[in-house]
Amino acid sequence: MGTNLRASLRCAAIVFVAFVAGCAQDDAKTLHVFSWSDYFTPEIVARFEAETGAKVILDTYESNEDLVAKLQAGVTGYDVVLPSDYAVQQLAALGLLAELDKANIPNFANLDPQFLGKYFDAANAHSVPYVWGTAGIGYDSSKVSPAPTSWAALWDEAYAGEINMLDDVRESMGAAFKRLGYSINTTDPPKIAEARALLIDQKPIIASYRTETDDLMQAKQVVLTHAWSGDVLRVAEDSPEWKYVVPDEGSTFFIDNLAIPAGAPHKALAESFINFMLQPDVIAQVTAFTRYGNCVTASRSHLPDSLKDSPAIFPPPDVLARLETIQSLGAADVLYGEAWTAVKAAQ
Ligand code: SPD
Repeated sequence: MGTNLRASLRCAAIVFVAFVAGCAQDDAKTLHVFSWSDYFTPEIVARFEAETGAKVILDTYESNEDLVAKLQAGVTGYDVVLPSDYAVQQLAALGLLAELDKANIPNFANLDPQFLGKYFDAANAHSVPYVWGTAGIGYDSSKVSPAPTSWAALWDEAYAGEINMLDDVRESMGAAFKRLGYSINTTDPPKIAEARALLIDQKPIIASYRTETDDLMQAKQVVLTHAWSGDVLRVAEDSPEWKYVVPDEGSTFFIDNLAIPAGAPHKALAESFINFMLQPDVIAQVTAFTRYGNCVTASRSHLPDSLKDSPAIFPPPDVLARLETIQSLGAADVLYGEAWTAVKAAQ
């Protein structure tokens, strides 16, 4: 082998080793977050990246059922996920969430105790509460009159073709249950069949089933939408004709949580991300952007005055009293799935 060839091969080997080492180092510093849409601002992500030298990659899902199905199907590579209450219960029961090392999350101490130790994770072994909100009705007040007060508005034929329902089995079944005067967590098969029939009756006047409702509102594709509170309130900033109401019959209250999938490639980095998000000033920015309440007590002093007392973000006691949290129902979950499939398939 000539000297030049040997030198070139050595050089190529050094470049290759450096490339592999570089990849390993980059990979160790890349955090993959799988989240609801619009839950992190670019500024917050950039601050975490600057403080840690890590790179954050965000992917989004549109329902808890999508998230659970993906993790159950063996999708790997995610370091942080954001399941809602009942989905934490489901994922933990399936062994799909890692146990959190709280020593790596000292800002856990910043959490408001009222959001800890809930039915879905009594010891917060697998989840850290992040933001909370409600489901209700978003409506274009320049087109919908009088202002809706009941879920019946989403069955009003006067708005046929201009109504969206959340493409979310538990939320849409929940709206039907509440309209019928039942609990959102009913397991009684005849009541589940009634809710299914009510949603099938509604279908001819429905324009779409979508969980990303902000585009629909901004583009005025509908005048009424079943929606999560923060999603309507964010649209209302630029389009104040959009209003949000929790119907008189009651609705759902959700807590979305930070969690780490079992076998996550970068568990320590994921815990440092969770710890970062629990800083009062950081999570106050999340509330200011998402318009969802957060679970860190001291964040309130970092919120602009206009948001501190917003009754839509922080519902008053009489509204809170009408809300229920969604729970995983074991065998009855299958009945809900069958009912929702029948609704979606109905002509
Ligand atoms: N755009 C983000 C909306 C997230 C709402 N959380 C889902 C709660 C499901 N019950």
